[in-house]
Amino acid sequence: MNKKIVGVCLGLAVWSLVAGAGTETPEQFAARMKPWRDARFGMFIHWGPVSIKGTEIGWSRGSQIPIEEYDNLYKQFNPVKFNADEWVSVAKAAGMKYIVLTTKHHDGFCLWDTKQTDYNIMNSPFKRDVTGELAKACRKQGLGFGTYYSTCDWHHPDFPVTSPGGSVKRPVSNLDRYTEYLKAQSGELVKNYGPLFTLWFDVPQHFDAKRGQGVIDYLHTLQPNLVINNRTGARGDYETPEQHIGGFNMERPWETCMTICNQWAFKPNDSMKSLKQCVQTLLNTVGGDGNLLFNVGPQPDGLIEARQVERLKEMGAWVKRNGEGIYGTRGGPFKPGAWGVSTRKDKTIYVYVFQAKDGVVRLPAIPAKVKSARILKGDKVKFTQDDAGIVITLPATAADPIATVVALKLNSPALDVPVCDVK
Ligand code: FHN
Repeated sequence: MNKKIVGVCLGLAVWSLVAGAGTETPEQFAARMKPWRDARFGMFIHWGPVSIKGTEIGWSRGSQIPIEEYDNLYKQFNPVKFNADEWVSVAKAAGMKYIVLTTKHHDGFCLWDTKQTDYNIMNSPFKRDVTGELAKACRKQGLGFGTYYSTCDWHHPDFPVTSPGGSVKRPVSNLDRYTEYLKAQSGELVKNYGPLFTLWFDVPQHFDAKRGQGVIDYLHTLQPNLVINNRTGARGDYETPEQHIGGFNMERPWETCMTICNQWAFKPNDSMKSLKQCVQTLLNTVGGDGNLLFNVGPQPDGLIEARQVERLKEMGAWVKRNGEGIYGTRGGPFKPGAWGVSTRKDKTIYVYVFQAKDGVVRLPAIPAKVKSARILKGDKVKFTQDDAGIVITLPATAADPIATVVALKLNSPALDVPVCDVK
């Protein structure tokens, strides 16, 4: 082996010793995040005994519902129609590639057989580990399984604040002891139901970056490649814009979380987003190089509302026809706008057109040559390309009221095309 290679190997060996666990190169980070990024679309599930009341999980404790009443709802929680395989089938039919379940929300109730507290589903009339059943069903059907775990816990006696909404300071608390409880519980989730697709923490009241990073570092001793969001108090692996679509960003991974209705947990007769709103939310997210975690709140009987199931299946039918440009792609190079969005992989740019005056799409000039343009899984479309840009003429027959998708084949890698705005 020549001296140069020996030098590089020694350098890497020294670097890995100096860097130690917990720090990784940009290339290692990108590799760890790739399965998460490629998945693009997941199902968020907010569920618990509060679904009996139809009010918001966590937040209605001590506001719409007296604390004593809220904390005893689990004694009547018996979702006899719960079927993990059915939930996973619905997510799969929607085109979702992972599921994130609220295993413990701010109200402290645990949806798994935890040994850290009796306040869990095994002590409800249902007596079943729904977290374990959902994890098993995800593996059986090939979806990633992730867990939401609330950093704050307004039920736990050691947490500094309590309901309503963490607005009341406990006279006595012990944040260090609570942090050990949080690590023990989140550790159970990784050890008993992992490897997890992601661990989704939330509302890190009283958790600073040092405390949050301590949790992350501990969990990485259990699952080194675990992807953790930015809500432990520390930076974590990805941003989590909520109820809105994040800005275009290819540097820092991000995931929009959004409800299909208005409330996170089940609410009878809640207003639900239209199919166009659902699909264009997904497209605007992936076009910005983000993931979408789309939320349902199952009923107290264990079923996801029939109208939500129907909407998700409609969404999945559209995604099935046009998903080639959604999964495993990166955002851009044409930034999202009222015109539409774009994604890319290999030597293809996927253009999702929301609106085109007289059926004509005008895109900025790019340094690559467009070799062909076709409606996805359809006919070739007319286009011109020069120093002024690319002009695509969409046939009226191809127009899709949600988005018309055109695949542009290039003569070079699409990721090499600089990002640009569409005027
Ligand atoms: O307070 C929670 C809320 O109930 C819900 O869980 C969302 C989901 O991202 N997170 C918090 C609000 O930011």
